[in-house]
Amino acid sequence: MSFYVTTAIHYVNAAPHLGHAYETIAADVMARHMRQRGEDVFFLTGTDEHGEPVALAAEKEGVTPQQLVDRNAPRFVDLMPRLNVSNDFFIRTTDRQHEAKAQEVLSLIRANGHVYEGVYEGWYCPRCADFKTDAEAGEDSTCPIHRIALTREKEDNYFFALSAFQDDLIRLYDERPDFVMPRHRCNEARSFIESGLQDVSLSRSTLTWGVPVPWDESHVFYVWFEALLNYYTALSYARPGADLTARFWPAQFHIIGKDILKFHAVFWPAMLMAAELPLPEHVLVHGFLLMRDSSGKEHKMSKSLGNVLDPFVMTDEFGADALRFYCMREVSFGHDGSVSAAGFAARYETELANDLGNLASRTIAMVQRYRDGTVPAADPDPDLAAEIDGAADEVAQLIDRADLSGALEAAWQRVRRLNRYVEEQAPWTLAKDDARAADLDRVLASLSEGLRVIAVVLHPWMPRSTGKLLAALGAEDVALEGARMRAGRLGAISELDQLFPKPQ
Ligand code: ME8
Repeated sequence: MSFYVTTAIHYVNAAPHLGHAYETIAADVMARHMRQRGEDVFFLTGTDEHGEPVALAAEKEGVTPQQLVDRNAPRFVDLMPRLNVSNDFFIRTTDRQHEAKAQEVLSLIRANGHVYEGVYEGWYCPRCADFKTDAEAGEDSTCPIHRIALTREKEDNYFFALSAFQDDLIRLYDERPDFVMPRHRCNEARSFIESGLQDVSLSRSTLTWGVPVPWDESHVFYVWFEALLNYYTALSYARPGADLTARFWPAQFHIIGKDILKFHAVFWPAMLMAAELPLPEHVLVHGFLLMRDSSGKEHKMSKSLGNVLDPFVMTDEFGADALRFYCMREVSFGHDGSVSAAGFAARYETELANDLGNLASRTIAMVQRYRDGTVPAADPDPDLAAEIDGAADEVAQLIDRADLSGALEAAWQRVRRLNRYVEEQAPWTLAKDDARAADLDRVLASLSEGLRVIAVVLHPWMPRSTGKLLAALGAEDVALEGARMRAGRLGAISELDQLFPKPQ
């Protein structure tokens, strides 16, 4: 079966921060896990390069928007290998093919009768690139997200007749209660729809940095409409000479942050309905990474507030796997959560170096010392096997429900179980008694096989370290169906460098 997962495309008006990395890591965990299940996976990420946020940043820096995006987009492109992210394509919305395809779909929406000409008068936040209703603007006319003064706009626009889709959207939410996940975000989107939809601007006539409206070149498309289409347009040109649309559309998961829920849970399905295209299966909404200030108050990590952790610095010091693990472990997926450099270092030591790293190095060292580097072909302990063997199905079910941190916890319970097993069985005591050689065989086989199974299950979160561990165990296959303990699968093992060494 095909499985298509996307991240939001990131504005390139500044360097990427951990919040961007977070979303990309989440999508990569899903993509890698689905590949382990043998699915035909396509994973898309990229950059959002048009619109006011980018135009304003360029103006501030005294460069053209094109110069700004060409300078900044590579930082996002470079982040992917640094995070060891396995995206199948990286879209830039200044790609000519994206622009042409977006124009085609938006023209189709017009041809289907959902676009009209009008005048927009109201509030606008240039940072959100979003029009605000009077209720959102509040009495002091500020952006509720950026806390900056909203501008009053009056301009000729083409409008998308969003309000006409109100009943269809309600029907969608009735029929597919998991269209938006988790549930509390679904409720939020639904009440936004129920509160009454207004038509929205589809084009801007006061901006020039955007994709031209083909039927009226004095306008460019409002950036959100063109940007949302990236999920669809990318498939048409990601592989030169092939169109992947029929193979992968509709997407299974669009992974986004809670601040852009309205666009994905309301505008996007309405646009697709207007274009008569199939809707994605799920919009999966994550929370914000927060940082505490010196008084202990939590704030969203954001480039405008300047309270950001730099994923490049963090991966330099601790490696990509550690950062991937930390992000997925520290914050319950779907909720906000605080992160910090100190919290990262603490988890690195207690969970990665101690729980997993020591388990791996001890197990390999004992097989080398007591059995000359060959895992005995003994049957694994049945009680232990029952617990470890449950991991693959449990993790798969949790991932299907988009509970990425719950899935990691399910895997981690098995890491802790194996550590307890070492203490309970005390192989170093068994090794002193020749009469207990068969027991020692069983314990070493159980530990080695258990470690192999856990490495396979944990692979999507920590591809590099689990890959190293599996190579040392002489069993590199990461297919999830092999994540069951069996006798005699392992043989000779080899040296393993410390998986999580003390940072430099
Ligand atoms: O919104 N914690 O781009 P963007 C978690 N271009 N996630 C965070 C975060 C944080 N502190 N800060 C940002 C845009 N994000 C549009 C999207 S999609 C067609 C267009 C997430 O660069 C944010 O929630 O402002 C969003 O999902 C993504 O990073 C890109 O944010």
